[in-house]
Amino acid sequence: MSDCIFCRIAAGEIPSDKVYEDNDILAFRDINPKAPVHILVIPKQHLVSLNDVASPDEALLGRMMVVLRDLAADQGVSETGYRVLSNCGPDGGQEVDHLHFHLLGGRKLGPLG
Ligand code: DGP
Repeated sequence: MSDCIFCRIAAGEIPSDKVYEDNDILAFRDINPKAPVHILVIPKQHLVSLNDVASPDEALLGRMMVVLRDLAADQGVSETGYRVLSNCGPDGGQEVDHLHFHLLGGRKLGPLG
């Protein structure tokens, strides 16, 4: 989608601090990090949120989980611990309407609010 900021990042139209990329998935550092490690993992195809995920996307979602696990290892937080979350919709606090998983780590994270 041409007006989606994460589609534009995936297309290389907006610069980002990329930490992983393959044909289907991109990972880059959050512009407003909430922890020493704060990475966003997105599908390159435009899916709005988890609400938009359908059966054909199951392999992609599974692959994203493996990328998140591997990024946690690359960033050195596998043993200290980390958090993976996806905000969905207004009550979930979703600001960007393109599916993304946050990978947070590098400090003690508080309880979820
Ligand atoms: P969420 O509330 O789950 O939709 O979080 C969206 C996140 O996206 C938020 O932590 C800030 C981040 N973000 C928004 N715009 C940009 C951008 O242009 N570049 C990068 N790297 N991150 C962005």
